[in-house]
Amino acid sequence: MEQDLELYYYLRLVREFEDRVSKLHHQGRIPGGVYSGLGQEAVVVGAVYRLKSDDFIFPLHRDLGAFLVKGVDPNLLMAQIMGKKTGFSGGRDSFLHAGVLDRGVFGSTSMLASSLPVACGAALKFKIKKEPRVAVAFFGEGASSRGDFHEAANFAGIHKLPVIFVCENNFYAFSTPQSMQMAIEDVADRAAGYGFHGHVCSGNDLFAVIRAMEHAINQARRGDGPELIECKTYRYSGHSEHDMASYRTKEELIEWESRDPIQRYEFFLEKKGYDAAKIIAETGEKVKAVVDEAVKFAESSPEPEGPEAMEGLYATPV
Ligand SMILES: Cc1ncc(C[n+]2csc(CCOP(=O)(O)OP(=O)(O)O)c2C)c(N)n1
Repeated sequence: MEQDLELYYYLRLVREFEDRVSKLHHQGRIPGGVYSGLGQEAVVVGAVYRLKSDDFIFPLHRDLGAFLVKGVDPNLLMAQIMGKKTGFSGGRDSFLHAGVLDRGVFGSTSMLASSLPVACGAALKFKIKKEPRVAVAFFGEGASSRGDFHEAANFAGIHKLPVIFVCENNFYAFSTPQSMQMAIEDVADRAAGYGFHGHVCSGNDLFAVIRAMEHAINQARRGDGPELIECKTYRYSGHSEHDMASYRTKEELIEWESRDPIQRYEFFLEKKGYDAAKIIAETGEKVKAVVDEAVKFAESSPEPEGPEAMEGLYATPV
């Protein structure tokens, strides 16, 4: 009961947060790029939900929701997105490279897939220290055509690392359709070349993602090595807020909207005998209040002072 409702809360929170960030960006209240993950909520919720607090995640540009499910404070996340002094980087950066180490969230760099070898580094440390922890690295199907992905997968396979590669296959890398950048249908097939299993699931089916993650997490904690989980999904918005996504058809978008992960979950709640209408309304109010509060906190937070940009560039000499 509690878990059913908690999962629904996270799905709605991620959507509300993403949706608000897009609106704020349109109003000129957010500096920097915004890469909406609207439509992909079941992937981030499902991939993070079963992790423990000392497991690490390595999110990418479209994985704002992973921060929320990993327990990052929504107020601080919004402050980071708005470039405020109270954000994780003290206003030095946008969302894109944010990390929150005390929540086990690693920041990324701009080069696609560059965080995958870093995730392997973390997993190697877990293995050497015999810690039953896992590292979960997110990436798109586009990123899976870069060398970093292949080097990371090779290293993870050889050393049987406790790392889980979560591919969010939304069929487009910016405007490039999958068929123009890889000659196979499933990114999951790439895992076989490195000696571990690749699993394909619907990224719009929360329970399918959770089941795949449970299997992969248990395997990694047992010391039985990595897994690649490919979640087929779709982003409703363009690559970023300035992209009108004219490279895809309206019909295709409608087809995917009809497979919406949240509506699908609401159907599950109804089928299970919950008072779905009541839960939908109450959860809607709850997540709106959380996001309203986050916006209020971020907007009332101070801007960083100019000279602060020079702080934290070098390690303090011991
Ligand atoms: C090495 C590299 N090439 C190109 C880019 C520019 N770029 C940023 S996101 C993106 C699309 C990525 O597509 P995918 O990996 O499928 O993830 P998605 O955005 O669909 O979630 C591109 C081309 C980049 N950041 N790094």
